[in-house]
Amino acid sequence: MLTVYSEEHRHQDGRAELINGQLLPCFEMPRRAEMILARVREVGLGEVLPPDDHGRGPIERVHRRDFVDFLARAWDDWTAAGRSHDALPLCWPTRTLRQVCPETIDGRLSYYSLDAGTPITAGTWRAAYASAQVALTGASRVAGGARAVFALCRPPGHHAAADVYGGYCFFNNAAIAAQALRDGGAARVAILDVDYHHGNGTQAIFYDRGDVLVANLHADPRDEYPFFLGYAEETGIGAGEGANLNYPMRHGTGFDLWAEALDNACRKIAAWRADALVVSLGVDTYEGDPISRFRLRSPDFVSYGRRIARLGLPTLFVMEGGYAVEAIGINAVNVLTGFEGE
Ligand code: SP5
Ligand code: ZN
Repeated sequence: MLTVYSEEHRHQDGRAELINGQLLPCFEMPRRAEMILARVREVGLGEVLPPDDHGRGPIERVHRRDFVDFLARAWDDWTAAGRSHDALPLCWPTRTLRQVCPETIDGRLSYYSLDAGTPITAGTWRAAYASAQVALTGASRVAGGARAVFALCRPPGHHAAADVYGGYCFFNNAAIAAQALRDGGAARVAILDVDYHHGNGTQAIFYDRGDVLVANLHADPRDEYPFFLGYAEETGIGAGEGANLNYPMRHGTGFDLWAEALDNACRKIAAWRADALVVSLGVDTYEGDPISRFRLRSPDFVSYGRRIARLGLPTLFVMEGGYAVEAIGINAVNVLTGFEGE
């Protein structure tokens, strides 16, 4: 299996995120991608190629132009305001407040963000842009006939919506890739999100569309971040009615229950007759993950890779979360070797 990888991800290296009431060192760190790449090489998964530059066009098929402009300029605006440390938002336009974009950078950070866990740094734009290009290059290979490609994206993407960043995500790499597959001729694209957290951004982007099926396996929003989306009753709207599937599961969920949900999602994807599949591959379902509460073990990742392969679809794997850094390479690549072994 071909892997697409860019060293540009290293430019996203935030110092601290707000978590559990504290500013702690960022869980989403450059070493994550380096460990995955090392494992790809160790098992001899296949060739590793850098991304091509597809420009801003395909990013703006998914994200609002004002949002892309905001990200492109955020660091310069922040330093122009006299700061040299990472940028974090402070206050959000929640119930009772108006959704009007402020002029000042502090207000704009809040307007466009979802949380204070996602620092904008000097290199955020470079890293996020390259991550989207990694996904686009993978999509283009799949459109060109590859059976499967691994887009080793970092930073991740599935919490980012059309004009929202957060959850360590800036551009929604999987959504951008799915849209590129659509624009490249695939009539129906399915997105299977197996990250521990609900892919709120991906759901929101495709919620009213019948041409992209989104299936999400995740921690129940009653218990877990991002808290405000991901219930089973969210099934899509308008032309998208029936094309959004949520499988929320409680803290402590192990592979037996999780694999049942995956099997159910795969049956639905097969019945829907997708032309191509994008997998949002987060491995924070691992028992050793420091911020998550599912109980998958490393061999379970091989097993579910096999189940995904049985769909028989052209498949793009897009890297999302996973914070047990010492095991992240083993777990992510186990999915890919499971897929290839089937
Ligand atoms: C891509 C991705 O996986 N993003 C995840 C962002 C999660 N950020 C907030 C996590 C809050 C977790 N609270 C956990 C308590 C653990 N002791
Ligand atoms: Zn996650």
